[in-house]
Amino acid sequence: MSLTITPLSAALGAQISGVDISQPLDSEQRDTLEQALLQHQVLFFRDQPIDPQQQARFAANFGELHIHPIYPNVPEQPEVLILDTAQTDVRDNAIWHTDVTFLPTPALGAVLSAKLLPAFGGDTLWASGIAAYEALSEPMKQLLQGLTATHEFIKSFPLERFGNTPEDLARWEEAKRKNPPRSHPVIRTHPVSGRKSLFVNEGFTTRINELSDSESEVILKLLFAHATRPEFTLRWRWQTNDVAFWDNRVTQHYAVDDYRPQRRVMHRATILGDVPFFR
Ligand SMILES: O=C(O)CCC(=O)C(=O)O
Ligand SMILES: [Fe+2]
Repeated sequence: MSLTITPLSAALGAQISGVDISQPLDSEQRDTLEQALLQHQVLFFRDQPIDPQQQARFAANFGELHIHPIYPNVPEQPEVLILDTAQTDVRDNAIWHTDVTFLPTPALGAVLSAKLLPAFGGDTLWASGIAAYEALSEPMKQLLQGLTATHEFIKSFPLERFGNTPEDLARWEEAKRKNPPRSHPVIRTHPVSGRKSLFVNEGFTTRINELSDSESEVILKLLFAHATRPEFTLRWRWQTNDVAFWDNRVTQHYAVDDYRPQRRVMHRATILGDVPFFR
């Protein structure tokens, strides 16, 4: 079986075939996938029925795994979180976001497995921050590269949606206390490829620190719209047992909320990242 990589769009995305990710990878497969991720930013695999243990093992090829502060997880494999519309309000994913940028070290990437899908809808889109950065004018790049922005947990996880029971409220309050606002560079240099990427997202970014309130508001609005232009995105139509693996350092994504009340169940393993920097 030889591993093949088929690019899916100009900005990002490739489909991978010829590898069974339920099995341990050899070092050549691992390195090929890592290189493909660096180049294509999001990889898709079809027909990969993986259990939570296999999913965690696959993800752990690329770094240590993160346990999410809010989402429920698979009890015997807590590194795998469950996005089940019958269990959790997942509407906060229907906004363009990069995962967990409220952490000092936002995720390197994530591996998402489609378990149960609605008859229609429930696609996910990804956008390339590299393509977005590269399309900015030189003066705009110059302005942004010296700036930092604040990212806040509560922007996507507001109390109204997560404080329904005393237990939920306690969990939310603890998560909020442990995740105060964080600053990250507005332009991020990829720690491995060295490519530059726009690193603000509508899900969590609240403020460009060095600008005035009104400047920050207008520039962020512009950047959120720019980052998600169709030219920089790809839309994935899921089939059961598809797996997506994205580089969370240079992408954003959006889970389309167009299928309720049908049920949709996804499993995600999240890989810990490093401190974002600009160089
Ligand atoms: O459900 C999806 O398709 C993606 C949800 C999401 O934002 C995530 O898993 O990080
Ligand atoms: Fe997400």
